[in-house]
Amino acid sequence: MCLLFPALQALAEGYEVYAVVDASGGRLYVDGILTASQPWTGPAGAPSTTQELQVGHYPGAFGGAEYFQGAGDEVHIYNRALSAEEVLKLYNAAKPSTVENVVWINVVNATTTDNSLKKTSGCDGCQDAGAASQQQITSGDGYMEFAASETTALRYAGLSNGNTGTSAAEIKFAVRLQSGFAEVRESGLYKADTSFVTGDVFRIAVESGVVKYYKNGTLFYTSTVAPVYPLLVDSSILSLNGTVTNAVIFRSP
Ligand SMILES: [Ca+2]
Repeated sequence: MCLLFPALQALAEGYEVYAVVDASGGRLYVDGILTASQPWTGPAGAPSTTQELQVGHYPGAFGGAEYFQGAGDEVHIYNRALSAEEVLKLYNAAKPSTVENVVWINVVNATTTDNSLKKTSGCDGCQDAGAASQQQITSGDGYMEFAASETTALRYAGLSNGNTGTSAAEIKFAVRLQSGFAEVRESGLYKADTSFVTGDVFRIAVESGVVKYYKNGTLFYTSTVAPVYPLLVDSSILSLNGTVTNAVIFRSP
């Protein structure tokens, strides 16, 4: 297992790690995803052994000096090799119901800084920039939230089902921001509006199967369109330098 250490060592704080060993070798799962694997060198190790079980320490080579540099807690031991599906199930069951930073993927004509997104290329005024969240709300309640930095730029952000491109109309439940006005746009259709200033926080939530729009915690529109799971965060930025700032996603367990 020592060769899986580098993958483990590279992690920051707050991960669920599963190490599985069976006749095919060792596998390391991080947050339910297979992150590294290593076959046996030569024949597989014996299925049972009287050797001490070491956690975070490889006692074999290098004078027994190979230790995991970090901290771990909530250690569990299983007396059989878990399947990938079982690991994912355990991770999902143990997953804390906390707010997570959006991990932006499929980034087009934009750059990300942590969980913020900014249009940095493409055509000013065109629907040619955006990104979606890696995370999805697969069932139940959840929300996405982001802050409005600038007041002028034209951009959309919200919850959607799938991410086929960077158009605004493909976003099923969006807030459209421009010139101090925030409009609710569902698949591009205008539904309602409110004003906004720099720093206002918008939340698009699914609550008991109903999509609701909040500004700074105050409800300003309740949708009549039923959401389809899985939901993800989607965005479309038209103005150059337009932003979607500090996007987060919450998924109830
Ligand atoms: Ca999209």
